[in-house]
Amino acid sequence: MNSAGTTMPDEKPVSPNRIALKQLPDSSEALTEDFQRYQFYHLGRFHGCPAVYTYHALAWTLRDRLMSDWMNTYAERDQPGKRRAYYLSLEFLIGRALSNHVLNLGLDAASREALQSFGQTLETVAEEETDAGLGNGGLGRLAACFMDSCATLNLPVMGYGIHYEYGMFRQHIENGYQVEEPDHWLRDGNPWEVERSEFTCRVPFGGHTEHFHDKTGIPRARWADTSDVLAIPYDMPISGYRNHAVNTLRLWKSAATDVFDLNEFNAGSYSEAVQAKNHAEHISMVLYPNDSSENGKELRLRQQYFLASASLQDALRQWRAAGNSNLMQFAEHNVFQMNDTHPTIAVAELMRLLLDDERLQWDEAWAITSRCMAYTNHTLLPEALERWPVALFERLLPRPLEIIYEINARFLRQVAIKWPGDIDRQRRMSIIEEEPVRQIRMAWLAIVGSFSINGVAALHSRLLKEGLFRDFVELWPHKFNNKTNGVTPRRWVAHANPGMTALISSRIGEGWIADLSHLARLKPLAASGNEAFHAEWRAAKRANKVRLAALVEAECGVTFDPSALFDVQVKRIHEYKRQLLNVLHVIHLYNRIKHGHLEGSVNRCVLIGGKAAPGYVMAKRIIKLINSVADVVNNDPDVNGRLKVAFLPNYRVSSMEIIAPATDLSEQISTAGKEASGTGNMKFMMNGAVTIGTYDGANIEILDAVGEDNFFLFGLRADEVEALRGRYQPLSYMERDPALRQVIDLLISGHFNPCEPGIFDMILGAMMSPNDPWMVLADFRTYVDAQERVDQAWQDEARWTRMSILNTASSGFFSTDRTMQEYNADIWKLT
Ligand code: N85
Repeated sequence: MNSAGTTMPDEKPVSPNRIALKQLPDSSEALTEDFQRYQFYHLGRFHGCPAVYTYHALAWTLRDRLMSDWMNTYAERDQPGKRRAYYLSLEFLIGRALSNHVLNLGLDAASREALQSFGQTLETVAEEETDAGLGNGGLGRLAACFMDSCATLNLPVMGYGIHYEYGMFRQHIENGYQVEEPDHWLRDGNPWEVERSEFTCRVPFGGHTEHFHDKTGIPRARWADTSDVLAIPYDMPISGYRNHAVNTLRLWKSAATDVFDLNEFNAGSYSEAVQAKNHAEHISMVLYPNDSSENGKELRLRQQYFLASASLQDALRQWRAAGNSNLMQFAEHNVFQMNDTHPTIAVAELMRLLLDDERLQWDEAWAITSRCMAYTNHTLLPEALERWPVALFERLLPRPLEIIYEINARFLRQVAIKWPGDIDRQRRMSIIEEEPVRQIRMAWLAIVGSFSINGVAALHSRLLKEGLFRDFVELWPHKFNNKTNGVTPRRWVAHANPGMTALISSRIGEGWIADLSHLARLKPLAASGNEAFHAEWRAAKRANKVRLAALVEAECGVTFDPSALFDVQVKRIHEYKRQLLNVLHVIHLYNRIKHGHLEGSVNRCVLIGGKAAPGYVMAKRIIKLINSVADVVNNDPDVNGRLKVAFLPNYRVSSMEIIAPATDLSEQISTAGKEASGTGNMKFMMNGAVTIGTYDGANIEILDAVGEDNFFLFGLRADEVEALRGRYQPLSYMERDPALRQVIDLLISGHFNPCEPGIFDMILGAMMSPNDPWMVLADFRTYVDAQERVDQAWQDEARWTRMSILNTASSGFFSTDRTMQEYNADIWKLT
């Protein structure tokens, strides 16, 4: 469909001879002409057609304008000896693409003009795009922000992921309960993706292994009688910000090798013949909706191996296509960053490809593999640590299993040499866990196979080194490092917050969009004496709040007053993130209002949003509680608008684009030591929200950057949480704190669930248990006190404005541009 009539880059080693593709004209006349051609001659639709067609016509018009940059970016890099990085991730939470490309290409005015001829606005057309929700939460969104920054920094990084037919489920709320619905995001077609069937790979499963000696007498293995699945790549363009670089996100879709098993088909077993096809296609059918625990399903392991194998085969092919041939240089030219343990079977798979297909010796293959793999950990929660039963591997991946055994045997010999006789240590460090069932510890495989292992915020990396990974740190201290997360300022400020963007640029120029450290230049403007700027800052925030209020009204039927404090917590629903603590505070405010204690408090609109894993009963009940409390609070005439509570359904990337710019107070209230980093906290900060938070994850670095005066800190620290374990007595907090007692009593009384008695008993039981790992009640008092400090600050408009500006001005560090520069300087070393 390329309008220039040329083919996609074929990745032959010919770049010096390859003609650079000329750009299509990007004047508004040219855009309008193309747009209308698509609208009339391609789609066959006139004015007044449903807006989704207009979206497609504009998307194709823009994609044509990306194509030359896309192809030229590859032509330039397709040269022997050039180093590349690959980001391996089961999740890429991309969201919408249209407005992002418009921004990056600088085609805002031209696009608007083209749409005008059709009586549409860019905003309404952009709304037609379904979010690409190929991720759960922070880990998946981080991968998408990384891709954006790599393109903007013109780093040769390709993302490898899975082309899920169904992304993250859609969340509905019925009678206050979460109901899941499949997300068929490709129903209307995806104008951004390019199918590249010429690069299809075969991924083996099942079968058995055979061992033999080759002609030179070297022992070899072969994986025989496999049931292969095809992996077909779909490429999505990732545009850089106004720099003509376009990187690729390559997503693999699974397909059967033969549409039908002809024997069975001819024997009349039509349905059996079709079954094999179904089986293969299931691999890329659906994203697993868990954000903090592995559910151990066979299909999930298939997905992991499918991604790892197809991506490594493709990277080897690309490397050869660029004109390389000496495999001993492969590690000099390639680095694979593994996004958590999900793709870490790649360690064994690269070994397999090098040993069995490329016929290298073990030591050669290991030297290559262990020099090009790098692993990022995203969580300390034990339930998220992946372990796969050996029995499942035996059946599904017998050859990779043999390789893992060999890696482990050689590794344990190293451990035994360093710590002779320390059997306990060998047991702890073994990649194979023996008891209670034999399982493969994927994190250990990742650590043994990688030259770099990083956490995602300073505290998290330290806790990893002192705790979970301690034995390995003693063996290989040089491998471990920290890379504090970030977010892309293009999507999260320049696109999401055009009002504030224009205001900032009017004072410090536009350079901050590509170099966020420039935001520090706003700091002097926070001081008094800049009242005009402050008034404009408040006006921009207010306009954003009006926009969010309209969304809340439409989605929840709750009226938010834009002059109230917008207090927001949006993220996955999990006990460790403590949405419950937020609810307890809401009930406390409600209780105060009911008792006529109005002194010192301010009008608040509390917004909570997020999805619960479908199998996570407690998280789903917390959603019900939020909705039940909201119902009572919003409909009690005594409350009289002082407090509003809403649960926003189906929280996703595109809703955050409306929420973050409109937020005054950002809730980051996890139990200390549990949130590896957090990235929502950074999006809010950049958009001028003030954080109320615990000393956890990247909150600590946010606090360092903005200073204690501009951050509401509360709660136990990570070491205090650990020290309290085993001695925690939640009831004692209730005895000492009448306000907490009243909140709990209200819950026990069934005040919020008169028609469904007992439904919150499980929540009460968990909170009042001495075994509550999240220690919700322990932080109640300091949280409420911090919220009272929030109220005081909010009442002083000048003070709040100053805090808000300083938060934005101090957020420069939290750009993924900085994060990617650090990955590159310390791990990838790309030029
Ligand atoms: N981690 C995160 O989002 N994890 C997942 O999405 C995830 C875990 C998991 C386990 C977040 C099994 C199957 C699928 C899975 C951390 O919680 C944040 O603190 N998906 C952090 O900011 C973010 O990763 C980015 O580092």
